[in-house]
Amino acid sequence: MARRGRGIASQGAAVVAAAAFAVACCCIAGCSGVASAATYTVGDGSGWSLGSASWPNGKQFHAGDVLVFRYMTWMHNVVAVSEDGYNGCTTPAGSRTYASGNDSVTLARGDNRFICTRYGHCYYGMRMVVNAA
Ligand SMILES: *[C@@H]1O[C@H](CO)[C@@H](O)[C@H](O)[C@H]1NC(C)=O
Ligand SMILES: [Cu+2]
Repeated sequence: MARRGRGIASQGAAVVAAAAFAVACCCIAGCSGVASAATYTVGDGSGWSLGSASWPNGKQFHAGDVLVFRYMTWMHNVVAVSEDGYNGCTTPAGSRTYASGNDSVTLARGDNRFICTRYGHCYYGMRMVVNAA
């Protein structure tokens, strides 16, 4: 019985040590802000395309992370829009339009919405919501 008790105690110590290590790592990443920001290429190898709507699924984004939109400039653009713009495929006043084909956009906390306004692409599904924690 005593032996079993010691086993549990040492397991407990290992858990505490692991937790302390995890906290220390989080502090290093979290306290240095900019260093922890990640850069993502939207759509990965396909770039920003008609299939990009589902690209954010299953990914964890954070405010300050950077999205890089790569696409052919004659075919697509990127417009950062409000919820209304996203829902209606419109470009409300104040929306920012990107058209370089290699656009870096820094995520704000909350929902970041992007559409393509070329050739009705938004209506065909070329719109994307990226939630940043
Ligand atoms: C895209 O832009 C980044 C910086 O914003 C730059 O470093 C990179 O070389 C560019 N790539 C192309 C293919 O233009
Ligand atoms: Cu497009």
